[in-house]
Amino acid sequence: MSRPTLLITRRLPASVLERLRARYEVTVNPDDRPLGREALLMALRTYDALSPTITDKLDAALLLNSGLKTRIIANFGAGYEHIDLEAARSANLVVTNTPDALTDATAELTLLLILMTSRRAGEGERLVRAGKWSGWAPTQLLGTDVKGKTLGLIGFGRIAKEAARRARLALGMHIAYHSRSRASAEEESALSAEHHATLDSLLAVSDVVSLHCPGGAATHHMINAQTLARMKPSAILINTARGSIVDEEALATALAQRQIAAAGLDVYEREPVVSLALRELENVVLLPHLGSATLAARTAMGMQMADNLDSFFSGRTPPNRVA
Ligand code: 8YV
Repeated sequence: MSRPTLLITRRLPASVLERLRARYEVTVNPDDRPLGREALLMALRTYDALSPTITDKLDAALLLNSGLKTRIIANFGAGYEHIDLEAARSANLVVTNTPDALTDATAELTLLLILMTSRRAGEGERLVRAGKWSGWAPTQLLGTDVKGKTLGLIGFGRIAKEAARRARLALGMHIAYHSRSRASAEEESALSAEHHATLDSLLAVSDVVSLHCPGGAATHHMINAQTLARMKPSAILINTARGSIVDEEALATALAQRQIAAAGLDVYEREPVVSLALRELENVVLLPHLGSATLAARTAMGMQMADNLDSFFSGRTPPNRVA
């Protein structure tokens, strides 16, 4: 039997490619730049399997084309709002993701942003790099301690729980959360996590608000002028989830007018574009979507993706099937 053909849209760690090449006829996009719509359509018409990333928009207009050869879209990543699942289902396409592999890396990055924003690390680094640091002073760049403060998590999935565990153990923070479904009593007590039935109630008590819900229509601009106004003036907003959850213009205004103290962002509404309004502010830390950017996490994501492909092509249901 001939080997299944697989198109990988971006360059992946060598060990992942080596594993995949042992079982599939693998083609890797040589440019390591997002494929255009034409190239994606060609890929869907040519290959048995497609492994996209967040930078490939697979909407209904693409997936409902005639003559598609692809039978499985094995996404390299946990979030999959860039893939229209309903269209995929009607096109008889199986879709999988990689939900476990990046939990630790993204939880670590959440803590990095909490510390960078509360201790004004970005501002300090810019000062030193610009050659403008005049030397130590007792009231220079004073930040806030996070010990004893409340971390309010929006969404309470794997990454949120891991970030909560670390923030509690390593930083001494109190944990509160609001999510679609309430965690079990055991999970809540293990993290001493206080559940809030409404978003407003969580925002009112949180010193740091951290987003961990999926992107997509249901959470679009959940953080906007109204919800930002519910936060404490001393509060910090962290987003390692999806840019679409935050109305970026409203956030820039709230930060500029000090309606909230600071923000730490890893994701943006129009990646890779980051608005000038945000880039000009001192009280925001801006990272280039680094959540899962460790070799271990990216390798584990690739291996989880390969497990899904292997199950599918062995006639089994892939472990991380989402459509
Ligand atoms: C990934 C992510 O790097 O997996 C996710 O959902 O946000 C990132 O950490 C990217 O999405 C890979 O496609």
